[in-house]
Amino acid sequence: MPRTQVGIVGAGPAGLMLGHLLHLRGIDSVIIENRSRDYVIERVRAGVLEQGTVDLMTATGLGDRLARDGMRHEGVYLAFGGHRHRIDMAGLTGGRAITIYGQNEVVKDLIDARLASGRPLHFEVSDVAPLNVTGETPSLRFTEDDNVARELACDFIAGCDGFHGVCRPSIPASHIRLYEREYPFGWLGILARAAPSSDELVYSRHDRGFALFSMRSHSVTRLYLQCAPDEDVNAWSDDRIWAELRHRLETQDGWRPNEGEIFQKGVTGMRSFVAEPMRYGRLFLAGDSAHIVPPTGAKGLNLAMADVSRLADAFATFYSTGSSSPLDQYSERGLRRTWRAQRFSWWMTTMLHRTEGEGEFDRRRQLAELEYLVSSEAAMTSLAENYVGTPFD
Ligand code: FAS
Ligand code: PHB
Repeated sequence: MPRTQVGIVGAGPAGLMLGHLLHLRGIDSVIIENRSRDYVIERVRAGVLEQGTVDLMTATGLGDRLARDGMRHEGVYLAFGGHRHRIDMAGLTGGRAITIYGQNEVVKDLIDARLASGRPLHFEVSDVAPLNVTGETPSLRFTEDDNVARELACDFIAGCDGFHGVCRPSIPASHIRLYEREYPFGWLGILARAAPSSDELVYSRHDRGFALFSMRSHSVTRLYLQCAPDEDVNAWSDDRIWAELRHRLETQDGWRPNEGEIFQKGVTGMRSFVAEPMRYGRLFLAGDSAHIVPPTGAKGLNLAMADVSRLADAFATFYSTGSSSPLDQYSERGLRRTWRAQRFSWWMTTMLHRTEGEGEFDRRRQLAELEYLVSSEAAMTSLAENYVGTPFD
């Protein structure tokens, strides 16, 4: 049976970055992915990289395109009551910042690095199953596009297969605890060929619902509108989208997003989810397979990167010293960062979104929280340090 040291399920940011970090440590790995290469590259998702993710990519040879095309933002705006309020994140965190660089660009860089490493990356596999993960010799069974079932012996398996993958569900219910919160709203997101009219992101709390102004480049704007969780995107003409964005984002100083051709639109649901522990025998969960955060805190991709940075260090210690204590601490340390991100993402979400039937008291309380936030250095510092992210442990 063919063998590798770490079998990685999923070629999203978590699986690809783990493969990259293991390669740099001379550790073998095989990555298997059930979608095509084009699909995983074109999928539109996150756009905000924490300082820790930027530092990790730069330190591991993936910083060139990021440095050239990434947009470093030292601040962020909160808009409510017709006004934008800037939070100087770099000033409040000793110079830490976020960088706007699309998740699909991160995935492109990681796939290029994987192919350059010559290490195995299999797309369009099916029937993936992690086997015998509590034994000495776990294995991955999968079928390639030639319909031949294969089995790969592994020392360890990394479940980087996202929320809808097979690795987490392969753990017996008696050995895992799931925490979940669904939100009664979603986001309608668009990409538009329009030069960003703000130099930094704008999070807007509005009586008609939340809106977010973001970007992907100097010619592409990324915008989101709070909508119903099962909103029909076809019910939204481009004119209706722009009209609603103007309502929710325009401020009394005349600022508003530039408009242009909308070339992508989609609706995404909102949930908070945590699986505990993040390990079962020789199976380790990382990224969305272990936790989901609502995107309001821009934490999803960054949590995945923090997980695999910690997991790669733990595997490297195991293979170089035989010590498994970092592997034994992986879940506990991962859950500490996860719950911190869960709290921040829930807080940003509940502070900035409207919920059906919420009364006038909650509306005024939300506004009072925002008023306090933009008038207190202590409160702005708390938001800033959580938003730019703490260094990866
Ligand atoms: P991923 O889901 O990215 O990757 C898992 C991979 O495993 C996928 O390629 C999948 O095809 C593969 N896979 C699944 N089952 C498999 C199987 N059985 N066999 C083999 N492979 C399998 N985060 C933000 O911070 N900002 C955002 O704006 C934002 N927007 C998002 C929008 C959407 C629609 C979604 C779903 C997520 C969004 N996120 C956002 C969060 C997102 O960025 C995730 O946190 C990030 O993709 C997590 O990366 P992975 O853990 O690698 O999971
Ligand atoms: C994005 O640019 O896609 C984005 C930015 C900030 C968020 C979520 C998404 O909180």
